[in-house]
Amino acid sequence: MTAVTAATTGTTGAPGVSDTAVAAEQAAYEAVFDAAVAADERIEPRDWMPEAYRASLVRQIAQHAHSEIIGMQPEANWITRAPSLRRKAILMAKVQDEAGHGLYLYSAAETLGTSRDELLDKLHSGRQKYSSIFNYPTLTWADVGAIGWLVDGAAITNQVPLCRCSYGPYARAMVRVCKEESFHQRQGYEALLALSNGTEAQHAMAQDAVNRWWWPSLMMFGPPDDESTHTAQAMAWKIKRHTNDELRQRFVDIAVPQAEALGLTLPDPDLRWNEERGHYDFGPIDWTEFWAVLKGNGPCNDQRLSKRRQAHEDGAWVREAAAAYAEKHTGQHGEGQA
Ligand code: BYC
Repeated sequence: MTAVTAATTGTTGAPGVSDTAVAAEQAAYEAVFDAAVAADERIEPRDWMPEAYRASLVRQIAQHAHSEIIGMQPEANWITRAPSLRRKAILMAKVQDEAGHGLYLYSAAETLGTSRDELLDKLHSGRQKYSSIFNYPTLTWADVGAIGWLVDGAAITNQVPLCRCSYGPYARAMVRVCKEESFHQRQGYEALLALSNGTEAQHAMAQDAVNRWWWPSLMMFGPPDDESTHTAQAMAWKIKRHTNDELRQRFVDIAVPQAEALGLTLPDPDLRWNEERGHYDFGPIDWTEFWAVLKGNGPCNDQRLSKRRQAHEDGAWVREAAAAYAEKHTGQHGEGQA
């Protein structure tokens, strides 16, 4: 992009420079940034950017990264009990993909000047969030299918527009994540289809999973627009391209015909096509439940965080070994420098 790079910025904070000169310089940088965003150019790590833009990106990208690695837990719960070798191999690949998504996203956040250690520390101490969806349990094998179809389906709906996010590293990470999420979504749909077309008990198991995951999947898109604190600014900066309610509606419109093709129903008596709007109407979402889950009171919040902290502690020796290896070979500390 043509924005001013941090390397070329000069007078701010220099001795003897007046406040007026600093303010004028700041305004000039801001104007270049605003013009780049307006022209749909990408903002890159070394470009000047408003501190609030940086902070908002770190918040969203970190929350997204945390969701990917916490999301491994409910899925991994079924690796040892997958019904066939083929299903087990697919599920293991999917869980590994989630770890990879976490890695791309933590790396994207690091380009904004925040270390992965700091972000993980904030996750472990409850100062940063992860997606509400992963605080629900995976009770049966059908939940793996429902997560793939609905949760990954919701994730794709939310994340495809993020491929056009104004911040380059986040947008580029999203391209690869979305390709992999598409595969995840299809494997979930296919697993549910097999159950739906199976025995009566298998069909009932698939229906039960869909009944439990439907409403939490709609909550993934975040609070309704009139309660969303970040949407207006995030859209002005072109971090977000659509509001929470717009994406939620898009997801419902996609999911309803898919449910019909699966031979399953969605647990909402108010769900019906609205000819005038050209969209499906749907019933009220229980936002009290959503806010309770965000406050830490979902069915699995404690379990997810304590397992994550334990995994981090258990991995300490790997981080130490990597740092020792790096020091031995390059004389420098730090992960990934070997
Ligand atoms: N869960 O102003 P709002 C995945 C918070 S990973 C928890 O609308 P924003 C997958 C929000 O952070 C899925 N918290 O916020 C992984 C804010 O609180 P703070 C994750 C939520 O950022 C593995 C407050 O509520 N995807 O799919 O404009 C396996 C007000 O909200 C949630 C992403 O993270 C929630 N659901 O919009 C399978 C995508 N919703 O931060 C699948 C990237 C809202 O002020 N993120 N909050 O304390 C986004 O697109 C946006 O951040 C959101 C929220 C749409 C999620």
